[in-house]
Amino acid sequence: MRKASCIAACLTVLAVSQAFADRQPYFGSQEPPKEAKKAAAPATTPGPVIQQGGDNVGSATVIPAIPFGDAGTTIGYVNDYTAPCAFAGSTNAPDVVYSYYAEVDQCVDVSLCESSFDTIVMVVDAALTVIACNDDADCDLSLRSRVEGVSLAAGQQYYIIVDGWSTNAGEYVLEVTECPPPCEVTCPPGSLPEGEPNCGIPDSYNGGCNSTPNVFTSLVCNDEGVLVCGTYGAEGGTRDTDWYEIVMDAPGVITACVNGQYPSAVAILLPNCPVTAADVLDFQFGPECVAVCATANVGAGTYRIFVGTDGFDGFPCLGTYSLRIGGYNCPPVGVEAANWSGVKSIFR
Ligand SMILES: [Ca+2]
Ligand SMILES: [Ca+2]
Ligand SMILES: [Ca+2]
Ligand SMILES: [Ca+2]
Repeated sequence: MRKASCIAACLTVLAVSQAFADRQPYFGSQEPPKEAKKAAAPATTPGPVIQQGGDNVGSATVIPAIPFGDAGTTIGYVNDYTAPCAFAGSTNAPDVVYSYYAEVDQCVDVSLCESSFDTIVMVVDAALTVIACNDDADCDLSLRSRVEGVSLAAGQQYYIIVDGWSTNAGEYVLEVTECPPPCEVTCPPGSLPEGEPNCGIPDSYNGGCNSTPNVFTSLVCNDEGVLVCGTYGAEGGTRDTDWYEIVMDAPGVITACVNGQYPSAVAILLPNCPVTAADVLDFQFGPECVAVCATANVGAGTYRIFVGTDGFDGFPCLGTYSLRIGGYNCPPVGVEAANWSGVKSIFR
């Protein structure tokens, strides 16, 4: 469908549409099936090479220290390595290699996000056992690769392999950095514990529209804001989803903010199962340790707050999140009723 004459423009359109497609509201507990890969981007002409990885572990370019950045090309190199994480097992691309000797225990992130083709990245140990591998990460450019939180042990040799999906090759940009400090979430004092047993996988506690029968955690109004201390996680394509229900006595603006130890998704929904696009009043997502807030201007009635990890794997059970719901105010104390009985008593 794309023509060779519009490579740069088409690449941009592809990247944007893919990123947007990834961000449609989705409330399932199961990871949706992956779309087939789009047509691979044609390789571009290599630019000036700063250094360049070696062809294999024997001729690997040494990374002297982290952080480390480099750029180069895989065009013209030999396909020495295959990637166990390649989409549909397609892994016949040329690759280049960097080596790194860890002096101390270290956690590293390795990114090929700025590369010009459909990359794959691998980290292997001295025995060439793959300890981290990614084909398509959530980079700004689609189909690029990144691994995060890779643990390296003191005194061990490692190799970083820059590879491509299928037979793709081209210019790459490699960035190796130390992991950011771990995110720790503590719930404010006075928070209501969510109370979900196990990991919510499977979820018969508050899985909302994902549970059979549908089940929700009802929350009581609070003029000062409702604070919930929840747990969530995602493993092997399944995530815990937490569905809360509130009943607005009067029109108002609801805010639901999640600050979680994992990337989080939060939504304000109309009380329907299954959830259709028309039921989504707001849907937001964001990284760990950041308040991610959904907002909706609503009438009186029942609404649902959805909380889940923004992802379906790699988030160990019982991660913590803090949920704050604002605008869920309680009805005024029965002033009219009291007055009415008072009025009646006058005429008794
Ligand atoms: Ca390869
Ligand atoms: Ca890829
Ligand atoms: Ca939960
Ligand atoms: Ca749940």
